[in-house]
Amino acid sequence: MTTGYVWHELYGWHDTGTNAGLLPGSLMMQPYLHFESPESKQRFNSLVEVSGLSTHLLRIMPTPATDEDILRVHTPEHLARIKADSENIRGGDAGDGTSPFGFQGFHIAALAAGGSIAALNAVLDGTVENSYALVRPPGHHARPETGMGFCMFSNASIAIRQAQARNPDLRVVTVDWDVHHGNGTQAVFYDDPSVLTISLHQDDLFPRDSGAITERGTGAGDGYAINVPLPAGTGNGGYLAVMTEVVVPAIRRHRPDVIVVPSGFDASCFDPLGRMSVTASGYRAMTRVLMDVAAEVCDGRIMMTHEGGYSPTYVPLCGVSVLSELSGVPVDVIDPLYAGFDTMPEHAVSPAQRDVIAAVRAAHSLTD
Ligand code: 9RB
Ligand code: ZN
Repeated sequence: MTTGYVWHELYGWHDTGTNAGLLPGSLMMQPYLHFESPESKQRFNSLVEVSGLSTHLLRIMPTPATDEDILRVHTPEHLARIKADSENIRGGDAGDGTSPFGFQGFHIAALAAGGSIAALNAVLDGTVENSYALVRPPGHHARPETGMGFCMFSNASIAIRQAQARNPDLRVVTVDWDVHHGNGTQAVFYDDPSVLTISLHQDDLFPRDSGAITERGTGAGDGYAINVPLPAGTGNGGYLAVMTEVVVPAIRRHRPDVIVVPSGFDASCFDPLGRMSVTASGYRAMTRVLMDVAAEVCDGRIMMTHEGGYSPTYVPLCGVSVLSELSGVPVDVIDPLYAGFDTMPEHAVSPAQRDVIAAVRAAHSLTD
């Protein structure tokens, strides 16, 4: 079993500027880093190296997504505006005022989409069994006509559409476990029954009023968007229950050729932007569940593409845990230091979490 791994030094150079989280630096707030800074992701890559894991992975070098690739998902106006603002020495913003990028930032965003493409193609052509694209900027909030939520282009969607350009029969399930709603990926495929989008997220976190159970696709795509809005505080038990009681039966029913995971680690217990409690071993266990169902329905084919996750010290542990599980390479950088967090009471499945799972199963007639 080989695992592909995408990282490019330029992903660490995507410049979100001097901010104070989401605020501009001002006389009221000392300038610091934007939440979406290189820290968590660059340190994830560093741990992949220093843990020795990288020697067991197949390193895949990305090339930039072409205009043709980007235009399969985005409007010409969005692409043209990002390109134009990218030539501004002061950079620009992807659309909502919270998604800054630096001078020549278009090229890094195209390289991020290209990283997702390369990771997906390596799985589909059999070069690797599964893969992880550790990219910046992230993609799952970007809609066809605009970027938002720190995202410039919809990396996962661009990868899926270019694969479908070569194989129109390709069926895909996306399983977005970032703590925020995968609204952009959902929007791209909302009327398309070939791609089932599933998002697990904290209820009504970001974007606001997005990701309710009642958002389920439209037209021919009705039923092909599944949303699981979980209450704040959900831990490993709740997430694993969603995986086995919603995600696995939905994947069995859709019978995809590949599973694509927009993978954020901002549902972790240490994340500053989420209020969930997933631990590194929780992410490992969720990966295992996906690998088992992938082995059953699609020869193990899984591609993960990185999204959010803002704890500089815990994202690397979550990421290495997922890569360790994907590759079958044991990595012992985590236990016993953090083992105590796996036995906290919030990992029990609460009645409120049970109610959400039951409501999603009923809305989508998931019976097995
Ligand atoms: C606020 C706004 C945001 C934007 C993005 C995130 C996280 C994204 C992520 C969180 C909060 C806007 C506070 C727009 O990690 N995705 O995976 N907040 N954005 N307006 N206002 C007032
Ligand atoms: Zn997120």
